[in-house]
Amino acid sequence: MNERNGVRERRTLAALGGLVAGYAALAVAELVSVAVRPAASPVTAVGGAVIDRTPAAVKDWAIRQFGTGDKLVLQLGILGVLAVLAAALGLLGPRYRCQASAGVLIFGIVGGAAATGRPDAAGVVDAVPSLAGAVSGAAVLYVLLGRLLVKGDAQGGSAAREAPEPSAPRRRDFLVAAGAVTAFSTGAGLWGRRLNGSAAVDAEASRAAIRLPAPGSPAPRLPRGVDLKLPGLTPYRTPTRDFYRVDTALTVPRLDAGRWRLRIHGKGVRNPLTLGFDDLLRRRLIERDITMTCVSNEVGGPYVGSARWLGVPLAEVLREAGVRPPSRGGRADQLVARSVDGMTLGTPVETVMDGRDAMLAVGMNGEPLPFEHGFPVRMLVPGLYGYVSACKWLQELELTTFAAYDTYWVERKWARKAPIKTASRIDTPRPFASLKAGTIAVAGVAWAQHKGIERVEVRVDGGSWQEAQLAAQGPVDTWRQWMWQWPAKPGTHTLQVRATDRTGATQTTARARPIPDGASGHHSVVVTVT
Ligand SMILES: Nc1nc2c(c(=O)[nH]1)N[C@H]1C(S)=C(S)[C@@H](COP(=O)(O)O)O[C@H]1N2
Ligand SMILES: [Mo]
Repeated sequence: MNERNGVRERRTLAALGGLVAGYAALAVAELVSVAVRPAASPVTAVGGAVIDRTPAAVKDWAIRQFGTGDKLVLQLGILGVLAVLAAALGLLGPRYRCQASAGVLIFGIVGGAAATGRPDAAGVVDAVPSLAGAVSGAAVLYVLLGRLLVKGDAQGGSAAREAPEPSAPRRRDFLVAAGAVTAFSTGAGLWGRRLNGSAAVDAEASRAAIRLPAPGSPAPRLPRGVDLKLPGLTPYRTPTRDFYRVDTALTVPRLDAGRWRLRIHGKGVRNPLTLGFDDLLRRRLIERDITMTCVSNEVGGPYVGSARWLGVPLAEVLREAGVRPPSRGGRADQLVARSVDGMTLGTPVETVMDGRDAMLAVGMNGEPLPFEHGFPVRMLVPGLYGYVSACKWLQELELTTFAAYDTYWVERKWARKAPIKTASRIDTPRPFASLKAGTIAVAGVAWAQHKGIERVEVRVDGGSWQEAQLAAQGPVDTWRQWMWQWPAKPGTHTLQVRATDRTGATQTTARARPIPDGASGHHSVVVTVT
């Protein structure tokens, strides 16, 4: 073997040593995270920290590009970056193996800092998985690179280069050690995964065992004709599997309902409460149709859905805790909901207690909540955007003031208070559809939760507004379908829609981005008629 090839081989082995060390570090971290909590493992913690710091615009872009796969893409991206960095540290080679190992330790510190900085961090213990992983990885790298030393390197000299390529026995030594570390790491990593996963198995069993009681107050019967059932039109009730999902959770929390507790405390709480899941099921339950909307929904966007929810009236629970709304002399004007993953959402106490069907929801469309939608208990307040009302994986309700406390999204420049803006959307025809001239059904949904939709109008190419036909109005907290028969002539046309709610307010033409308190403007669709 000539010298060039030898150097190349040594480099390849050194990079491989870096990768093996990085792999060992992540595997050990995964196993140690069992003792702390799964979310403290470095990739999850760094991913969460990235999400916390990502500007809303980039988050929107990522969700648009990758849909619900955005979080997988993020994790793969982090693993890719780590792999490149680990290989680069390995390439520092045997002579700089102290520096290379120190580099691994620095990544451990970065990972540990990311973990302790997460909103759900329990404290410095969250850094332990990253640090333990890094120490193991550093040791592995030091030892493996040591196997690549050739005579002369040990003295730090470059003169005695009798064999620049690893001699056959050295190479075998290295590969045996690398193989052993890889096998051991795979074992440790899988074991850690399994232990972390068994908690999820318990959670799934607890969900499967739940029998939801019949509601004391069933959902009001829907009038005939709430659903026009037109092809291409969003159904009145969104099937659970099609319901949008918006949250910051890299891994969906899987809680055991049997161990779940909700703590209610804070300013003006005369009687602090701690409730378990069964305590909620023993109370009077209400069942309601409610349309939820995300503040980050663009005009015409998909983050809106309607479901039949089952839950405990939240105002009753607050009254039992001795809470009074500000209009009756209560000291707290903000109800801060906190989830197990550290998310915080702030809702006006006045709104929660004004008689609307704010609830601690335990059921969705006839089943316990799916894990993705907040099992075992989430909050819902009709008429408010999700980020100020709909806390999933709820574990704490704290009464405080808007002056004293800013929640997660408020710290990121979103509005403190955010009632849902009256909106309308064209579902059919689809944008850029090619249609045949004649009568075409234009249809969609409009929503003005807790107010109701009074009127929907459509216009073509900026002409005069034409009144659409409305489906029957269901409960006032749900959306309403509409339909308009369009006598379409050949050409390229722009369809536009606007809604008027029952307070008489018509949707503004003024376009606004979702941040800070929801998008506004008319949805329009361009189609071609031939
Ligand atoms: N714990 C937690 N709850 C959360 C969120 C979150 O990120 N974490 N996102 C909120 C937002 S912005 C919305 S719009 C709704 C979405 O609820 P869904 O995913 O069930 O549709 O949940 C809210 N509750
Ligand atoms: Mo949202």
